[in-house]
Amino acid sequence: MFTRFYKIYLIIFTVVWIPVGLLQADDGSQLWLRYDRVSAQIAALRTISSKSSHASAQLAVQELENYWAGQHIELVLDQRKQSWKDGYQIQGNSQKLRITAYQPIGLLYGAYDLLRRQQVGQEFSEPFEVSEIPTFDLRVLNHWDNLDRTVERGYAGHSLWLWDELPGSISPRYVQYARANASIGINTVVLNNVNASPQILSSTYLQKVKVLADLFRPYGIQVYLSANFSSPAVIGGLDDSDPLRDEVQQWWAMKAKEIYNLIPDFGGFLVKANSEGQPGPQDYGRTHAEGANMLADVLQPYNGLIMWRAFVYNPTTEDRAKQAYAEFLPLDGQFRDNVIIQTKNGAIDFQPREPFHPLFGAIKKSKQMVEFQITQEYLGFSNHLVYLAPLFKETLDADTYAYGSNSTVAKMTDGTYHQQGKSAIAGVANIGADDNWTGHHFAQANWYSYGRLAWNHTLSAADIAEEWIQATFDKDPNFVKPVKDVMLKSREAAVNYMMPLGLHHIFAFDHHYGPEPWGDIPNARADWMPWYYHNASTSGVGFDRTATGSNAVAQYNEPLQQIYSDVATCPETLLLWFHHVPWTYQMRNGNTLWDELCYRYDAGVSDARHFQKQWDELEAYVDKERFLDVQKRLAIQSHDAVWWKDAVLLYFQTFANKPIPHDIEPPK
Ligand code: GCW
Repeated sequence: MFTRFYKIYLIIFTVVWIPVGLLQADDGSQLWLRYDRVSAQIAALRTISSKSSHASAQLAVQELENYWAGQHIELVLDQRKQSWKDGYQIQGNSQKLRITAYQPIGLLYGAYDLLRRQQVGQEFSEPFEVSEIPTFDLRVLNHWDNLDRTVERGYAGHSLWLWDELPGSISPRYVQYARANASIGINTVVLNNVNASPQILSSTYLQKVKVLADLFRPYGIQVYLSANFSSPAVIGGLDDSDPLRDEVQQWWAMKAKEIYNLIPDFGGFLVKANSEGQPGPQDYGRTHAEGANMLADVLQPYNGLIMWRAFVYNPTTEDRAKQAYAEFLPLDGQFRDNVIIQTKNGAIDFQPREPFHPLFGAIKKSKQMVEFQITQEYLGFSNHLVYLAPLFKETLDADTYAYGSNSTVAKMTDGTYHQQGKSAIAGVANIGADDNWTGHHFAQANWYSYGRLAWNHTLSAADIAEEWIQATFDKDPNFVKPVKDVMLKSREAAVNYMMPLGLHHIFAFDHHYGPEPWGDIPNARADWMPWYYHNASTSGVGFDRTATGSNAVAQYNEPLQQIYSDVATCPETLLLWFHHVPWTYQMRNGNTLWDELCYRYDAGVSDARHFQKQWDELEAYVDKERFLDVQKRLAIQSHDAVWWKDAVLLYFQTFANKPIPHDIEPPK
């Protein structure tokens, strides 16, 4: 009886509900790739042709066949255009367009360029011509995915990589992922966490990695792995992993051979060594350069690369912000050509705002790349809408003065000033198995904008936002404008409600969600405690990094040393990063520091509330599913902004001993 009813309900549900449901539901899984499939009639009006049978060229043909509603397109490989790298040129008129590239993948990038223009309703000028050569050669995503499918600092579900099912079973999401990356030019992925399990290099896992590499190849994506420096001892059975020992080198050489037999275009290794408890060459009295070079020599015959992280710090009396510089600068010039030092954008750790890492203005003889964090470890996880392109731009456009003015971080790493070999940029992925890939629908914009900036770091955060909104949601200017406005304000809002004026690392211990400036765990590492960073007392607040303090300012080139050292010229956005100042210190607008702090927190809260209100007014433009999901998260964000404001102000008030200005909402 029950079964029969159940079946009837199922039939009614299937016939009536599912089609309706499908029409209305939008889980965000399509990302920005919402091209309209062309009808057979339109397809019959134009031809898409390519002489190349290369898989990437054929993918380009396929994408255009499916979605291009315009004129004829010819795809051409031109072997004389080596300097274009994986870029492309599109030329033509209203009858015919030609995409020319040196490499087949350039044709696919050109195809996505055209589809993007079509998608945002761009008018094609007559004659039409556009040329694109990417600013960074390697546009890298770092996945912090563990083999048990947890993701370190991941807020979008489990890892995409179904290790237990590989190599036999293949999730359709692997190719969707590769396609999404290719559509924005990402061409390198490191599959596993930098806190690397040695098992990833076991033969069993390498078979699984091979499957992913094979699937990604037509989309122009090269696979790298994070390597655990102790692998020779842990999975190779050697006594130790001393990089200068023959047996250790031979083990790595044998491993490299095994990998390249399976994956001929394997990219190389990313290594986190002697950092936060990870093993490394220093365990054997060797330097970072000796460790990196050993691996570099092993991969060199295969054109493999080593990305060696500069994220190192130890619980010493030395300011954490100074340690990577102190350790890596003396090694400048000692690294092999196929080693790139991978340095986080700031010297502490992916804070809502940090000055750029001083190593970018200092390393001149070795290769270096920036590492950003796309996943929002310190920016409200996937609950807060925080558009990160302004943060990425702030670092890339920051002037290091290494070769006079305009020696930006971007130029120090993109090959402008140094022969980089391959220039590179990395972002720690915010991608997981969630239907919408990134948890928050707007976090898709961070994946997108990272890719677009890796392709061309001169693009503006505003233009990228606009493009993304149109592709992902709606082209109506009444929708695009306010949403863009929210996105562009969101990073500064987060800085304000979390840690304005250069405050940093006052997050809850370990998980880093929410405030805990009072945090103090007995016997814990001082450099993991918030008071280490804010130094609040009745006399003032902030970290003195001038000559009277840790003198971290000395790691910056002039005139930055001077600018940062002088409290009168230090940008107020970084005031408490570089200075310890009294609560009564007078800000440039005349407010005392204490009052200004209160106003900044309050402004952050107002912005978060404004985002909610703004979104509510846009309901008509958005499908229900995404509308409600974003609405729900904006409510959390507003709530958290108040939580931050109240908690931090009430805590600091115990030192400042000043009233909260009467024109802001009193803490509860
Ligand atoms: O930001 C910190 C994170 C760690 C991370 C580390 C790193 C992968 O809290 O989870 O570990 O940085 O970048 O190595």
